[in-house]
Amino acid sequence: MANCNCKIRIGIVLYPTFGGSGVVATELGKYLADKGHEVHFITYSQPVRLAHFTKNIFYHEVAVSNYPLFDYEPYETVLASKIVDVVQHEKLNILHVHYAIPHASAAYMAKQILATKGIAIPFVTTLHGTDITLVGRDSSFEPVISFCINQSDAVTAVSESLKQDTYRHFHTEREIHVIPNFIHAPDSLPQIDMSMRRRYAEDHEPVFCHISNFRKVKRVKDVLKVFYDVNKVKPSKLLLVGDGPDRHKIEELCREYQLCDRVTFVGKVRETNDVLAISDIFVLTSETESFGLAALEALAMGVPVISTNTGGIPEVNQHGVSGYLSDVGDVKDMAKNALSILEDEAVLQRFRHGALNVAKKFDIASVVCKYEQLYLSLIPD
Ligand code: GMT
Repeated sequence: MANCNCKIRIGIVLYPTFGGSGVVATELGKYLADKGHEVHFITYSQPVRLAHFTKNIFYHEVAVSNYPLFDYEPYETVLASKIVDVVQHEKLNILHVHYAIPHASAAYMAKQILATKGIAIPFVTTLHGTDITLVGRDSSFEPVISFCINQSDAVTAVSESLKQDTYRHFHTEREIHVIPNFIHAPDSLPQIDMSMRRRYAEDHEPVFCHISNFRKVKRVKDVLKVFYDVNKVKPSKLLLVGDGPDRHKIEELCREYQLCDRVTFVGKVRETNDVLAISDIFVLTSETESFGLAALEALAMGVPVISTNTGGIPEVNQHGVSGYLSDVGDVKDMAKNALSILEDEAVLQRFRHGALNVAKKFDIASVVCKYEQLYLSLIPD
């Protein structure tokens, strides 16, 4: 299937939760379906960004066993069985697994089982970040991940930085294609919904925003430290979107800084654009980040990003154009940078336009073409 305008039947294996890898996989599948391909999502519950009845989209739920013998549910085994079933009966042309653990090893096992039935199915593994930089590096996972990377028919990484991390930490010399994450970038800056904004802030108060899963790697306490320093100079509001293990520590720090009336914990929100639409600055303080999809989502809404300069973030956030980069933990520098953007309306507008222009480089249409080309190069005629 070297080059044609035909319909490809694609199986996408993903995590259905709020994490970036699941969001990317779902948005990719939706866009491919919109282009006329047939997309089969395979996972253990309805992906958060997937609506129910949509043309060309099918959802296959992996039923996890709760048999009392198992202290740990054998998810990888039931996933591999489900992949076999879907490939065979839906006559899939290709599998695309997002996040190596355990999706790549399940795909490998399914591929071997299907081969015994005379069915050849290529699979693409997309590495997203923590599967390589945190979890995957653990010696208890490393041999399986190295093996799966080597056995995948193609491997992609969401940034150049993640590609290099993979070569550094895993036993592989195989080609890794960098295909960045993507976004629907609007043509012009979105309108600010003032009535919504006034629910959270006075017109003269800048609104700061952070979105994450509040895990240790996000260093959300640093967001609060930046906000504390900014507030000494310019009273502002902070919207914290998401939830996770560090939430109680952040709440404690809020109380210590006496900032509770300035900070709103918005919780898990599906439509994060609604929050970004009333925000002036997005803050991402992560220790490591393979890409930083949340930052790209902010840029596309014309919200400048104050971030760390770690991992793949500098490939997304352009220093002095769409926001600023600082060393991990340098909260003073981040506060100074935020204040410089908020110095006057003209500077803020310049950064808003800079943010949108940078986001346009990651427009979904051109990025999805790269995945289509890759699929076509792997599917046998
Ligand atoms: O950031 C997380 O904890 C979630 C994680 C995931 O797997 O969903 O995100 C990773 O993949 C995203 C999508 O490719 C990237 O934008 C994030 O940068 C990456 N997270 C890390 O590298 C920490």
